Amino acid sequence: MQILIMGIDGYIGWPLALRLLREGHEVTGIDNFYTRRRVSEVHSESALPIGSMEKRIRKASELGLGDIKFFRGDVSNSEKMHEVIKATKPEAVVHLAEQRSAPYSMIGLKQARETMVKNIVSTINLIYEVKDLVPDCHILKLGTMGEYGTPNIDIPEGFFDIEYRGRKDHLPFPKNAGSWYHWTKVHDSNNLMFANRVWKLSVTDVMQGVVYGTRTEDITDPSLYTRFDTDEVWGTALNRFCAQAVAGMPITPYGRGNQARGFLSLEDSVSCLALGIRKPPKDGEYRVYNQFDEYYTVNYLAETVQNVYHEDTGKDAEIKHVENPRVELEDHYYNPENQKLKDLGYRRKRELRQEVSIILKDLEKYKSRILKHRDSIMPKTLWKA
Ligand code: USQ
Repeated sequence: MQILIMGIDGYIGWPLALRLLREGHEVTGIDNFYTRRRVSEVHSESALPIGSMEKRIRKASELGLGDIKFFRGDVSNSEKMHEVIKATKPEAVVHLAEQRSAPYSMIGLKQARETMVKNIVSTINLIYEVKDLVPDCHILKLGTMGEYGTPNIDIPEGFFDIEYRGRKDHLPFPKNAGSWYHWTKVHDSNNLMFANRVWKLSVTDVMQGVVYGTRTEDITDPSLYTRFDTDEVWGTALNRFCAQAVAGMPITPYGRGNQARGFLSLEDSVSCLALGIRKPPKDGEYRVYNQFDEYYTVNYLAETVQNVYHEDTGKDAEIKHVENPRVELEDHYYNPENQKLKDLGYRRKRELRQEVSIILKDLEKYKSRILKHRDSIMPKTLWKA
């Protein structure tokens, strides 16, 4: 299948490209290296050293994995988007090319606007190019579990049955996001749902949880590493906790640490996305699924990292609750469903503790890179004005 990955240079985009090559697809990617630039602006860098896109593509080819075509460009530029879709005529597009950091979107107006424009405009550009040039193409769009927030009722997969004042309907589940970033994903979902309704585009809207991990089965050589961020803006909970343990810094659950989120490993994320491509929605269907393995509280994750680190190295990692920089519930009900991917055939590959052990070992080799940017690790970006 001819597949376009928007955001191929990213944490998930690059390993997804390797997986799709292995599955025998023709892979094209586009990226403007936005994340590389923005991470360096907060005086950090990927803890795992990553080669340039050219080098990684060359390496994948030398290793016999296949050849990736690459376009450099910004997907929020409609002309660029037109050029790429016209040149590649994809049968499936995976859209991972959005500004992905909740803290970044909360820094101030400039960053909030940038997130809104980049994310919402890139998706509307994609919708129009698919409608006009490749209407049968499957759009697989990365949304987020954070679109739902933390309601005091179970979270279904996209839609639910509701009875109100004696009448019944099957409606989109209410969204209640927790950052400007997460709201852009809600707006994207609404736009995709509408594009599906009026033009019958085939869409998979993936509500993905927080991803963790340093590698996938296809990352067989350090020159194929994907990025791994540890700073307070671009790093995410479990990855940061592992980096903090390795660097001898305190592990930082925010606030009371009872906030729960869905999590999945990078390997499982890539497997799920590849599965979603192999098993597309019906023609003209808008399909939503929740993509995570398990939900955990941040306290549980902090303690898991502490325990695994001790078992593996005999050393102690400190857990230090810090004042929560975010406005979010710290004690809440959380019960999201994730049956649809299992029905498609998805099976989790590794257990949490195994994966944490691999991350800790991988990071140990690059401890000096984490320590070099230690000032970027403690939280500084506040939700409150
Ligand atoms: N947290 C801590 N300590 C830390 C970092 C985070 O306790 O050092 C807490 C946060 O307060 C939050 C939870 O961990 O309650 C998750 O935060 P996160 O930074 O790991 O993830 P989040 O900001 O929600 O965003 C990340 C990705 C985003 C993706 C989302 C999936 O950056 O692109 O969409 O995870 S989800 O969280 O399911 O919405």
